[in-house]
Order: sequence, then C-alpha cells, then structure tokens
Amino acid sequence: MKALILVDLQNDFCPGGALPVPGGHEVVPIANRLMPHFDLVAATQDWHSRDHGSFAVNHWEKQIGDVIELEGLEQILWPVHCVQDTAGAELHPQLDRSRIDYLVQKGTDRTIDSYSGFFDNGRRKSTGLGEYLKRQGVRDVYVCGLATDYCVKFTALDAADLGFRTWLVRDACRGIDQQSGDIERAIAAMEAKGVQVVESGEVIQA
Ligand code: VGL
Ligand code: ZN
Repeated sequence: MKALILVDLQNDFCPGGALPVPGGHEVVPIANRLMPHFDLVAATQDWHSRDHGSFAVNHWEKQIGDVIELEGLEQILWPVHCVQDTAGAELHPQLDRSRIDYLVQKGTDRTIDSYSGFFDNGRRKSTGLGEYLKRQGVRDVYVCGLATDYCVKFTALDAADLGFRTWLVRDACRGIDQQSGDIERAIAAMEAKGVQVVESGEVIQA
C-alpha cells in the first residue's frame, strides 16, 4: 500500500496568505496529478487557536522570527497563521479534496507547535496518522507540500522514523528558505535519515 501525504496545502501558506511560502500555490496542480496514483491520500492542516504560543503577537515585546522557549522547547515565532475556522486555514480551493481519505489537524494545543503530521514538536502526543497508516497496511509514504524546511521535513523524518519507506516528492514541495540554504539543508537531513528524493514525473510514470 502506497500513501501520499499532502502537507499544509493551505491558503495562508500560499502567496497572499499570512505566512506565504514562495510559489506555494504551484504545488496544488502537481498534488492533484499525484493523488490518483496512490492507494490512500492523507492531508495535514495546520490548525492553531488564535492564542497559539507560536505567534509572535502572543508574546510581550517579541518579533516574528525571534526564538523563544515554549514549555521547554525552542520555538521560532511566526506571524498569526492558520487560525481554526478562518479562510487562511482552509485547504487551497483548487486542491481536489474528494481524493483525500484522512485529514490531520495539528498544532491545536497552544502550548506546543506541531510541524510534523505525526507528532507534536516535543513528540509528546501522536496525531493518530502513523497508527492509521499502519492499520491500512501502508508501507510506502510519499510526502509533498509546504513548507519543505519545516512541516514537510519533520513529517518525512517522522515517517522514516516510524519505519515507513519514505519518499520526498521534491518538485511537489516549496520551502520558506528564511536563511538561504534552509531548503537544501532540509533535503540533506531527510536523505541522511533514509528518505529518498523523487520527482512527481517519476511517481506518475511508475
Ligand atoms: C509551517 C511554520 C509554522 C509549515 C507551519 O507548514 O511548514 N511552518 N507553521
Ligand atoms: Zn503553524
């Protein structure tokens, strides 16, 4: 069984959104082409409360990009994004939702962020995605979406760690690259964990 995980293909991560990833919207048509080639499709949705601890505005005299300690974990501060039940948190309107079998809403606990679709950043709680994929008999997990250097990276690393054969569909991802080289370093970190890099064309032809 092969599963595709679509990471955070949400309005706020696309140009015009609150935390835009350059070219983020370009992933959507690629994701639509990929989905029919999988037994199962899971999508993650960053789903924060308005008082979430990862938002700079919720900390006195802190700026976007500052790093703080949040309940014992290092936390980068972000602009307000993907607030539950807002337009920015919705999946991109052009994404073919009818092919999504399982939706994970993550980052709901205001005291801890959750980049990975599998666990929060402290690995304190599972989202249930890993258990679901195993129950369905999935062995191969393909990861794409936004952002390569944050949520895609940690989702792929956790997939590999959970024992799935894990692939990164490189052209179906876009990254933030806050520090130039972040995307390349993220891909290297995934490869170091055994994640294999493929292009969407190879996946569609296989
Ligand atoms: C993400 C920063 C904050 C992501 C989510 O989807 O990569 N990045 N929240
Ligand atoms: Zn977030």
